[in-house]
Amino acid sequence: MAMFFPGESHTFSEYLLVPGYSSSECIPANVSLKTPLVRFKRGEESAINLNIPMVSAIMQSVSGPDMAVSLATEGGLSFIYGSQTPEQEAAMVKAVKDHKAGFVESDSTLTPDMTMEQVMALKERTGHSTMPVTDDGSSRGRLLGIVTSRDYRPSRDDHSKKVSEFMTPREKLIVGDKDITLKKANDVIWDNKLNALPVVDDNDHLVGIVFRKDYDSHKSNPNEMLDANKRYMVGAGINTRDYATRVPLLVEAGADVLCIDSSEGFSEWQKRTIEWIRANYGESVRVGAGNVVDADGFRFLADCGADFVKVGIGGGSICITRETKGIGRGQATALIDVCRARDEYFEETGIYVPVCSDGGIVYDYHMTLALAMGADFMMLGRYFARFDESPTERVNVNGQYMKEYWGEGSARARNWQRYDLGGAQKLAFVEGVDSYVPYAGSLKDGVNATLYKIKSTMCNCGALTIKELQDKARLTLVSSTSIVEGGAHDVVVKDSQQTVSYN
Ligand code: RVP
Repeated sequence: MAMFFPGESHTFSEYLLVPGYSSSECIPANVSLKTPLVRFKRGEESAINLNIPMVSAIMQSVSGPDMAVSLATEGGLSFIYGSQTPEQEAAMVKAVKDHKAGFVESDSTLTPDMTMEQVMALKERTGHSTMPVTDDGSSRGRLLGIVTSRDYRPSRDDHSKKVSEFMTPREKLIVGDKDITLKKANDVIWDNKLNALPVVDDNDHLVGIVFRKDYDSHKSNPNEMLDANKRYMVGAGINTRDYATRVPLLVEAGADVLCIDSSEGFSEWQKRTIEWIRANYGESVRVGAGNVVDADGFRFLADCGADFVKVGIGGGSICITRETKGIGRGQATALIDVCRARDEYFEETGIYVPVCSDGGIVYDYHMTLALAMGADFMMLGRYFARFDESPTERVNVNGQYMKEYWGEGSARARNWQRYDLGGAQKLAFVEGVDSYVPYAGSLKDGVNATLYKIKSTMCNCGALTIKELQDKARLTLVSSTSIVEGGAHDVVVKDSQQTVSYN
């Protein structure tokens, strides 16, 4: 006879937090969201802590280099997607590690024989008025000069004038060398009253530009996730098939942590993958595993040596695994069960294995619930896909801006390794869809708005840290009728299209 789990499995929307006592200390400014990313022993600290409990999903439509840099700037971490060749993935990891904060790659580069007309058109298109001039017009070409809006007067000058006639030539430019630190670059900018400092390599090829304003914004990101060499931290997805080729390339490129990306992680394939990493790299390469939805799955991966365990099957917004295969579990119940197992494991072994809640986060408050239920951090796909920094196109659908978002198990991504059970090397049937999500602007603004909500709810629960929230949170299941009570109800909500007359 099959085993039946007692009770139903529930999802986040079926729970609410019941506020606890909040002292006057409990204000959002006092809340810390620092959280462990990888396993640690009792009394020790995790080797990697996230400064905010968010990681971006291992998906083509979510985690590329731009997302990784932006999210690391805010204190989280991206996992670059693995559904590309090992070389391509390693190149993306390297792009993040090579990204020098504050050193901007020019998107408006000129050649000396371009006309003022073209300069004006480029400025109109990019909105940038500082334009380096290089021999081949590329952002990495040999630096020949710079053009700013002070160099030409559209109202008086002949628009066919060549860039070489009005640029500030190389010999008159103050430049930084490629090894200059951001702090030093900023000093040069201030000492010489510059707005921008071009940075060049030994062959006088442009490496980047430091703008005065960027240094200020750099200083205002205290949560940045930086490695010992002050480079942005980044994760990378791997699979249980080609790890012997992929892992060395990712490690070489500088990945700070890996994660086995699989829809179902309670498997011998994951054990073999972790064993291979331990045999070749010991503890120096950190690797998360998953996904699981119950205590047995967690214990298996923890015993295998996973650095963190990811929870969630079938709850992702683009995921149809439950409909297609009939496997999965309500995300809240799965998470509660796994977090209980994590705490028991810690009690027994003295080893704490962080838990990541993956998929199914729809509202910001779901994140607070996930943390209260025991998650150490959350993996988010749909949430991050909406921002400027996701790799997909912004499109206009029926008058509304949208971003594209597709599942790794969709026909578009064809990430068969994620769904691999050792059979033919192809995606036998789809487990995900191709979709649009409403465009939501910049990651920085979106994440900060979300974090503020999380922090203020934590204050309502009398918690200043995630650990305190987990210890103090009081949760209640809600009936379907009380979910209706939670929205606006029994009123006619005002809408801008209505015609109203006042008598
Ligand atoms: P969501 O944040 O709800 O969009 O879910 C993202 C998660 O969904 C991913 O981290 C992954 O676990 C899962 N996923 C990705 N692709 C698919 C699929 O095609 N079924 N599912």
